[in-house]
Amino acid sequence: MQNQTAFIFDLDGVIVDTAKFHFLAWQKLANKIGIDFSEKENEQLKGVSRVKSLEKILSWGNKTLSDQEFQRLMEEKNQDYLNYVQQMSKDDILPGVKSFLDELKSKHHPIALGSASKNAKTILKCVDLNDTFDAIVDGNEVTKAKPNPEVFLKVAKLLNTEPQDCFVFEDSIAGIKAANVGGMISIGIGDKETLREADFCFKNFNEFDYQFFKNIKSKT
Ligand code: B16
Ligand code: MG
Repeated sequence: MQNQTAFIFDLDGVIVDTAKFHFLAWQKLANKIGIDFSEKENEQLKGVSRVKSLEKILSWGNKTLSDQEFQRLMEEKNQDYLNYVQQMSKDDILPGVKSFLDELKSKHHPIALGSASKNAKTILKCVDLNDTFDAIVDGNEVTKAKPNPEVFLKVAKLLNTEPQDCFVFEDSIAGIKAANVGGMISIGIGDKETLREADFCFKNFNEFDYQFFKNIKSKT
């Protein structure tokens, strides 16, 4: 591994456990319009944009809405979600993440954020990580949602790094697919069976250290 090897992090479910807040907010909204919503459905929304998430929920319930109602519900869900997010502090950064980021910085590796969330910068501010990353690409800057690799390819370009020299940390099936399609090395954070398409998978950041990455060959 060289010093220019880049480390790209997803946000929700990797750096902070906001995935649980998305779940609570979507579940409340789905139930309100008469659609069942459990952890099983939620798994399919991880890494998926807000618009696509509501489209999926409506299709599960065989429901259609006017554009106006669709927009209104998305705003309602987001407000609900932000109410949870605004209570977060740096204590909510997932275990092992901060020390790993600090170590990468001390070794002069470029580090970046690649998130589908339009709230990414608000969240980084809440947890005091707004000055940490060398590049940030979030849901406001992409037109194609994960599993399309656009978000990660944009990050690689900003960092001036080739995709095969990037590690991507992801908690979602869609995000792992995006990293793989983009030609990057995918590191799943979560359940090994759910994230079986990942090149490597760990339960959390305490299961590996910097040393692990030193011996991994790039994908080509
Ligand atoms: P927002 P990530 C994704 O963030 C979440 O995993 C996904 O559940 C959410 O729907 C999406 O962001 C959009 O989020 O409503 O905040 O714009 O995991 O790519 O960091
Ligand atoms: Mg995620």
